[in-house]
Amino acid sequence: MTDVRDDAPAAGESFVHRRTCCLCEAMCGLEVHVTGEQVTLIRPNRDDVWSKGYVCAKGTTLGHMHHDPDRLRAPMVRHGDEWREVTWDEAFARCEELIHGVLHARGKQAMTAYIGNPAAHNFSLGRHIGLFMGLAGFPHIYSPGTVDQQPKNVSCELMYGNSWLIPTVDLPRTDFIVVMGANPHASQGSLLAVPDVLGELDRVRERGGKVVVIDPRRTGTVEHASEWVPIVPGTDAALMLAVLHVLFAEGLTTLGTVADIVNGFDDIAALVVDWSPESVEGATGVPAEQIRALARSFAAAPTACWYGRIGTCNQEFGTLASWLVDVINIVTGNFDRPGGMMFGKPVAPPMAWLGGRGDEPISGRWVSHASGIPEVLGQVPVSCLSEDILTPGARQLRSLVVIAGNPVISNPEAARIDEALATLDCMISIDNWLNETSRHAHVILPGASALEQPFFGELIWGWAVRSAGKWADPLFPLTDRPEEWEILTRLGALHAGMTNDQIDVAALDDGYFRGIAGALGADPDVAIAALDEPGPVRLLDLAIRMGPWGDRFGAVPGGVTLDTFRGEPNGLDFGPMVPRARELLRTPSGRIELAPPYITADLPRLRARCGRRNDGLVLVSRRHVRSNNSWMHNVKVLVKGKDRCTLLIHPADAARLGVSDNGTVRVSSEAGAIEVAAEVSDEMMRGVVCLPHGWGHDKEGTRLATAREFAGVNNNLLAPGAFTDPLSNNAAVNGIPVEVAPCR
Ligand SMILES: Nc1nc2c(c(=O)[nH]1)N[C@H]1C(S)=C(S)[C@@H](COP(=O)(O)OP(=O)(O)OC[C@H]3O[C@@H](n4cnc5c(=O)[nH]c(N)nc54)[C@H](O)[C@@H]3O)O[C@H]1N2
Ligand SMILES: Nc1nc2c(c(=O)[nH]1)N[C@H]1C(S)=C(S)[C@@H](COP(=O)(O)OP(=O)(O)OC[C@H]3O[C@@H](n4cnc5c(=O)[nH]c(N)nc54)[C@H](O)[C@@H]3O)O[C@H]1N2
Ligand code: SF4
Ligand SMILES: [Mo]
Repeated sequence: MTDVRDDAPAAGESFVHRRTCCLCEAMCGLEVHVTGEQVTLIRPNRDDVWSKGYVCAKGTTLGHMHHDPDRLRAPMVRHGDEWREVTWDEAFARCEELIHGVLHARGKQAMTAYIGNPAAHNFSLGRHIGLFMGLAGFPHIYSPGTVDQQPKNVSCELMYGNSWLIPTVDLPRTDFIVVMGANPHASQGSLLAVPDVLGELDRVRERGGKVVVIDPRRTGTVEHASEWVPIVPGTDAALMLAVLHVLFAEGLTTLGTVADIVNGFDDIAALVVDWSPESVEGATGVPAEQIRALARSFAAAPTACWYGRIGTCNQEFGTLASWLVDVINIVTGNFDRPGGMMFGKPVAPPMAWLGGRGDEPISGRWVSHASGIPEVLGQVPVSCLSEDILTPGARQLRSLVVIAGNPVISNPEAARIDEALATLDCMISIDNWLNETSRHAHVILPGASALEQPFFGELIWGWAVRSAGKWADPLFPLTDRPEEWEILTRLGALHAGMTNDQIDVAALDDGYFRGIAGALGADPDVAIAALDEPGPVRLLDLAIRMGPWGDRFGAVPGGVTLDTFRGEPNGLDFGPMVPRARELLRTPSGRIELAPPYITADLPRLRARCGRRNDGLVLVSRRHVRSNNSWMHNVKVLVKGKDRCTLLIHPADAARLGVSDNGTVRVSSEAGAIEVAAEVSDEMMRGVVCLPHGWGHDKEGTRLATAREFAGVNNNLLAPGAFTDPLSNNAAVNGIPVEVAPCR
């Protein structure tokens, strides 16, 4: 017998708690069945206004992760190889000793942080990372953003005036979609928040539209598509330039509703003249006639959208490719209109949408310590972290805070980061597990499980196909330990030189809140008087009130507040995306910059690439719907079954190299070598092999019983740190030249 409730359980009671899965951008509504403190079942919530009953296997394992005996609930301090569970006071005292040791001996220039992916999904981290950064005052930080979306950040910064103003595709209303370098079959959508993404692709075809997948691998997404176009990794920009060449040559362009706010249309017309389909077919592997047909059918569709994701970012020409995706949408009249590419309209404006860069240059304000690589939008390649730790000098890094990241697995040049972390004077991890990275920490401060946190997505709603909002209270509220925003605030203040005794977390949080209230256009005094719950909940309420449907603290009668959502556990929906480019553009000109010189200057490098022959094998990455980057392999129900950490290789390549299905092969690159089982499959195009990322759990000293049993190998041992897209400093973990040989 269960009754649906949304507050915490009393001992032994059975009931159903409704919340949203925070693991990926699909944000599925869940029903969590609980008896006492035990999760007994997780099912899709069919009444969820957003996901309407859609869910994947991962979402049903939030209970497994919550109850995982390996999950850390108390802080851990390491001396040598010995780990000791300590109280929070002891842990923070040790943090003070370590942080102040480096601060006083070497100064701030020797200190940094690595901020990992879950920071974008975790309720506290996403909202309070700004306070941590402001207090800590690091010269700069490192993040897996440069093995992810940094090229898109660069193109959006230059085209629209804010790196996180990332337009997405209106998949539910389009007649034609090109999916380039994305595999929603595994990822469930990225920089595209939409529930049941594969169902949406099916519905495009059901209503007579078309879905084209451009990918070196015939992925599961292709089963939901009309056409698969295999492409040589790293050559997407060349293909898109040829598409634009056809569009301009055949008079198929229009700016549609944004004609009066676009700069640079003639520049694009001029620069694509040289990029005929014939000039790129050798490099891309896509026949010229197929490129022509694609351009024509895209232009002919009533509405169309071109969608590019990580395969267009994590590659040699990531910025060119990320930019051209938007250019194609804009010059075919498919920008800022239903069925095309549009900006989201979040209920609570994301913090990253605040402010602007002003006159700051996009790149080159400082260079990395070891290699002198110029920063781009405040980031150098994440692979610089290890060399900046290992290279002596005044700026040698001696102290690192890792916040929800696992760089030992996720970073290129993975062997070197593992080596580097072991040499630090101070390393603190905020993490829920003792894993490949946190095993190097001196102190681990555990975060909350998904069920111990509230939910209301933040940045992700910025590229959601509908405006909606969903609130969930923590199912198991933390009573005996700090929330992650409190941990962040304290660590930030310790870096600012304060001692634990001097730190007043509540006062620091108040100051942060006041600053953001002002930035959102609220009167800080009014806002702070109206809202009394501290931390991220208060920031959320503020953002909702100052958002498009908000009450603006009474100025808009009937406007929404967080309380409006508290009473609606299935969420509230405010409709599909609407045109709003005019309102959001933040460029100095106030217009869309179609041809930023910083980006177009890179075209000669691409031209030179097109002259290179495609001989030899190259490696690309893949994801699987039952994995989440590196950190869900401790969930038995997700990892059991057939080995998924295999090298996919085309039968013709396998035959030529003497590789047999299931046989062990040695894969080597400039960066390193690994041994792994081969999986011979014609889902790969010839010349391209593929490994999943996020594996390699065989390191000594971790506490991950299941992941160790299903260890797999780390594909980033093969990724050379210097192989990047220089415009964005993003890693090219796709298109890595490798050799493959059978092991005997
Ligand atoms: N070769 C290759 N490399 C890649 C990629 C690729 O496609 N190919 N993809 C890249 C991409 S897109 C990304 S985003 C990165 C990811 O890179 P990272 O962010 O470095 O790694 P994750 O695997 O996401 O690890 C997340 C860590 O956070 C912890 N964690 C999980 N939830 C929480 C929480 O709520 N609070 C706290 N405090 N900790 C938590 C986990 O235990 C884990 O240690 O990997 C990148 N690396
Ligand atoms: N289940 C699951 N979901 C996830 C994650 C996960 O690990 N597991 N990770 C999350 C994260 S952090 C992210 S960033 C997103 C990523 O979301 P997606 O971008 O959808 O990521 P992938 O599934 O890796 O798909 C990338 C595709 O690009 C292709 N590709 C590789 N190189 C090239 C190239 O040069 N050109 C072209 N055209 N294609 C290429 C690959 O073959 C692959 O099919 O997924 C998120 N969702
Ligand atoms: S698709 Fe899966 S992982 Fe993503 S939000 Fe839904 S249930 Fe969670
Ligand atoms: Mo990512």
